[in-house]
Amino acid sequence: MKIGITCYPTYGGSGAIATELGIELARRGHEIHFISYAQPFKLPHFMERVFFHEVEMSRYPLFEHNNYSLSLAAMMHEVTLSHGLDLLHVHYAIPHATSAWIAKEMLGSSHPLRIVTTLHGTDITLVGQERSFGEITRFSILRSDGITAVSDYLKRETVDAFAVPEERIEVVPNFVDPKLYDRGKLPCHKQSFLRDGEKMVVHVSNFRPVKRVRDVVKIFSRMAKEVPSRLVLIGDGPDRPEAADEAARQGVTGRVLFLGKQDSVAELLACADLLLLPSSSESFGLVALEAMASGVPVVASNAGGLPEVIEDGVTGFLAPIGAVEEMAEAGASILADGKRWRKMSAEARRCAVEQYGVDVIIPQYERYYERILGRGAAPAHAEPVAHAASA
Ligand code: GMT
Repeated sequence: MKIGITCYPTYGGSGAIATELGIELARRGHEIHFISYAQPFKLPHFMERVFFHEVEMSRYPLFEHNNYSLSLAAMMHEVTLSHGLDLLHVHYAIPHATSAWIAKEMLGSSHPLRIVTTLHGTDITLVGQERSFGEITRFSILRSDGITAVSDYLKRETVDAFAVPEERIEVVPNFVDPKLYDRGKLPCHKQSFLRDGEKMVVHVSNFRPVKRVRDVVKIFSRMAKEVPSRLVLIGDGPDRPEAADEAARQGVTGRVLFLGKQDSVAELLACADLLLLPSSSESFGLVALEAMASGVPVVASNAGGLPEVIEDGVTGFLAPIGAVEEMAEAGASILADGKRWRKMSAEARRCAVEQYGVDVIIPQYERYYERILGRGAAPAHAEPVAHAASA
């Protein structure tokens, strides 16, 4: 198949998944065209059957605000025609699904392009529910030929918030490459962060309010009283100062290390002992899966799709949002008991490989594409869009 992929190319789970999907599909013989404003950060410089098309933005002085959605639609149209794309797979509904619909309208019946939109989380739970974006989000989702969501939770949210018929949404979970996240094969950097005998507790995120980074530090400070450990914070975002402030309040500044944004977290996760993810909302929690593949148990909130990824008591521990004492107690008890930690670590790796490994999930996408293209069972085409109120 010839597949166009559009995503946010900078840091973030949706861009990471979209890029890794393209790479895996290319390895399986498909021709992949990434269409975005910058080269996706996970894309290697050259790979057979992988192309990158940079969306150029018009700089005309009248356009005080740039017209990215239109420039993207124009590029999608151009690449579809010049490379004969069968399908455009867009990640994150806004504005990508809207641009794809415009490109398809421009092509008309001359080129039967199919559009698949993958919903990732905040496109449904936050951005799409802003008053001004609600209708256009719903319209763009419904005009897609295929719709996938990364968890059952996100599917339910989309059905409830946007009245999308549930039979139109296919759940295809996020995935991980077990060869990339493998603590047995990667070098260990523990000695750069820790003193002998200390445990490495990590948190990886975009430091947005939804990640509750104050809770991360609170959980850690309580755990550190029980188990000698350090907290390694990876990523950056608006709440980074909150994390630093909380570390000072809790008196653990000397035990907290800020590494900032990292292109690849695989080597860091490979030497971690525990991941903390106490988010207030998480459609999936890709970093939890990456940690599990690296044999790292996860202590998380039971928000959103996290309980679908983390099996409570088996691959990690789940507690209600904000339950820092409970999470700290569970985290400390896992770290203090070597036998239990090893069992959880092995279970986490097994679950990541068997349920979410690339060889399990990528074929699900391939089969779904075939269906949407009408080459497999039951093609699902875009339906006319009724107004939300009447749906
Ligand atoms: O807001 C974020 O956390 C970023 C966002 C993204 O676009 O990368 O993450 C969402 O998509 C990821 C990939 O599917 C999921 O693993 C994250 O759980 C999801 N974030 C939220 O739902 C808050």
